[in-house]
Amino acid sequence: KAAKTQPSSPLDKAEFKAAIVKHLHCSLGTDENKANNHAWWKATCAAIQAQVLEGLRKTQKSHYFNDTRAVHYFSAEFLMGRLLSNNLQNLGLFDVASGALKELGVEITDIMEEEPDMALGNGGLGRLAACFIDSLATMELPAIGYGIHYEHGLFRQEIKSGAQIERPDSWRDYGNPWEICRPESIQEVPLFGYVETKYGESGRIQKEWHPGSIVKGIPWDIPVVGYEGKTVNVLRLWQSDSSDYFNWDVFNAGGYVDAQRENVQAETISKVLYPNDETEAGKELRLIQQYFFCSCSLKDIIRRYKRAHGDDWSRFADQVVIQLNDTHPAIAIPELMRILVDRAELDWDQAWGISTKVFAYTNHTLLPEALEKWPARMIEKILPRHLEIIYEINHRFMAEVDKKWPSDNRIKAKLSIIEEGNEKMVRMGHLSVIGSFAVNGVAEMHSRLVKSDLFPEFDALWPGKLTNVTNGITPRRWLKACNPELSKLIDKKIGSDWPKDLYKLEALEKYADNKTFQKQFMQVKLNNKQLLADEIRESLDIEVDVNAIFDVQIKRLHEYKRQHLNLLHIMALYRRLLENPDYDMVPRVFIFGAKAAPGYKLAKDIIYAINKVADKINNDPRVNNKIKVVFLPNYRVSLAEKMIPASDVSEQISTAGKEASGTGNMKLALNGAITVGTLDGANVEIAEEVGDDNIFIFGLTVEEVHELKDNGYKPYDYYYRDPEIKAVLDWLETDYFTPGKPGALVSIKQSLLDHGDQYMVLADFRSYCDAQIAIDEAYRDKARWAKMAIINTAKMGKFTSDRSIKDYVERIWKLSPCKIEN
Ligand code: DL6
Repeated sequence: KAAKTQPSSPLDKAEFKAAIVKHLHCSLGTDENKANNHAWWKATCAAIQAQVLEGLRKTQKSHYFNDTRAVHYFSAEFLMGRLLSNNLQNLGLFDVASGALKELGVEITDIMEEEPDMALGNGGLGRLAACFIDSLATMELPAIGYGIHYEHGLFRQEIKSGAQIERPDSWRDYGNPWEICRPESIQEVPLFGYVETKYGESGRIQKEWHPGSIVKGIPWDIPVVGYEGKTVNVLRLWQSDSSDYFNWDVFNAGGYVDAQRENVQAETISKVLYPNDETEAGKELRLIQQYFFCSCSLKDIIRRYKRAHGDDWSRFADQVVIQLNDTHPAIAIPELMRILVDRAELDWDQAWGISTKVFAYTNHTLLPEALEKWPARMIEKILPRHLEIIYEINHRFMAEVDKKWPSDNRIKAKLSIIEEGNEKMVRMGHLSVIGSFAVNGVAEMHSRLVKSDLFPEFDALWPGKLTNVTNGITPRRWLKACNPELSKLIDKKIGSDWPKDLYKLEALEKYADNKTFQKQFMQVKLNNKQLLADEIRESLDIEVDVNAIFDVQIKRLHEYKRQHLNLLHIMALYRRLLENPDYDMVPRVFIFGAKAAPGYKLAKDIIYAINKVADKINNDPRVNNKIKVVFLPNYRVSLAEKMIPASDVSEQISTAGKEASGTGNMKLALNGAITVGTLDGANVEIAEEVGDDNIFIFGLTVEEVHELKDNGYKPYDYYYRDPEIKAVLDWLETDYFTPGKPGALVSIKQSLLDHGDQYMVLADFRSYCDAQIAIDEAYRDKARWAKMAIINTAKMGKFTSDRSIKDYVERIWKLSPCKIEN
């Protein structure tokens, strides 16, 4: 059937030029002489969008006519970043566009800077979702991403006098050229109210939910272009609005103010992304957000299914698989049950049989504070029917537990969806495991810990249900697009098909000792470092030496990620230099990028401390430029794209057992940075791939962390035993870094000593310093370092998100690709 696979013939330079000019004139009402960079950016996007939409139309037609089984990726976050360069790369049009613009007197790199990041996510979890939809489209798999069309994405971070200030992010203030509104697919979402129990004619008990209000979900589609542009899938994001008739009735009855209030309440649902991915926060509104997008998305899926299959539910689970990206969309489970039982009038067992073949769940964290629980009374208030359904699911599940562990109330209490206590809580993780046919962790070690520590009884009850899919990253964005020089060098050396088959990079390994290739590889790194140095000068007025080691830690700020371990080491180096001006070290630029959740005081204190220490060190002539500390504000995808290609050292220093996987570790290694890291998350697998000689592993293992905790960890022992630890911690108490404000940095010392150093920073400090000395030594040997960097790039094949998706397809989704017909 699939005769031709290209969506349409790609534009040549002249056509592209003409298309840009046409959009300048006809879509934007300006011309070549008047247009500023923003207008050029919009016109360029519009020129591509025409091509993209043609691909989308063909993809949807092919999926419909082939009646494909599809995966529906439910995620409260999609951290997409910018789309222009990515779409151009995936369509194979980057050079054409850049040439066309050049002839029009415009630099493509300038207009790319006009694009606001789509920051509809917090960090790793949201960026993973974005990488996955790129891979799904590239692999020609029928897929749709479902999420929330937040008006404000993750806050914009400013640094004032060293401290983080949060400003609203307005990514679509001047319109977004990629999204298409689909009013024809609007959905209505009921909320609040009460449940009526009725008896049907056949004696069947029927439940009718009388909602207290109804909001409208408006879908916005963002096309997702696969590499080589064959499949164009969709990311469908729901925007909330007040439902028309509801509002109209109130207004007509004279309630003008009330009508406005309804509007505001409804619109609030998709107003902001919660800036916290590690703790339960936002309560009611967050639960409403979750239900809102799940309900819209399920109805959308069912509408599409019914178009092909009418009321025959027997094939639903053959056609539909829904991946729950963490527990945020777990409420979709009782929602599907409600639709099947109350609306479609299937009996419970039939409905449960379908539902448990549809859902699969990914766990992204073991941190207890991040495992979502909702007060039962809150669910009862907002979603009264769903609470009844959750109780029914639990009741039946408890009977199953009783069969396996007869009369064991301890196990029942442990596994129940309902946690009893002062306040009854609904455990969304348990609901997700019980309601799904597969559960996965995101790296081998994490998945092992999910089985052994988090859900051991579930593993015993349903052997095989808990599995692993190690995370991955799309090499199209994280090498080809963000590091064009290295990509071209690789193309020349081994050919250009690695973006679709990253294991091909292994062919670079044989050049790891080749002096010419080493020189070329390191020259690219140097050029990228120069670009970043320029950026640092422009944004912070700090001069950095590109011959220094660029040592980079970029990720959300959290105690378990231990940016403060990095900081203590920097302070120790500074101290060594002050004590001995001849202290021999390779000059180092320590570069940070991190946002702290606005309510997370200690995380904000750590940002403040980094900036204060940076001020002091960067301006101390005694340091003789051997150390520079740079905190780049507003870390986001587009900034990562500049930092990663320029990094020599990748800091992956979480306490063992705490980082589920990490994906920044993969991006940095792919671009030739050497990891200094603990045996945590995917670091373990990176170490396996690159080999012990090409990574700097330090610190306690998971087992040692457990053992130390069990034996009573005493951070004061390290403080008294290690004079350097004592000195740097005591330093934090003085006003040395915060003149006139003694004690401004003391909270860090307190957390490490008086509050028990939950993440064992002090226990790992000395071995971290030793690893840093080993890095210093390795860097002095240029050939050795170049070899390590090349091997890191060469060995990242496993970490393409295409491999992760292949694992999902084979182990969980059972999907087949669909060729796109013209
Ligand atoms: O799986 C994506 C990403 C991992 O790489 C990180 O290690 C992990 O911390 C992150 N988890 C979260 C947890 N959020 N919640 N809930 O963001 O997921």
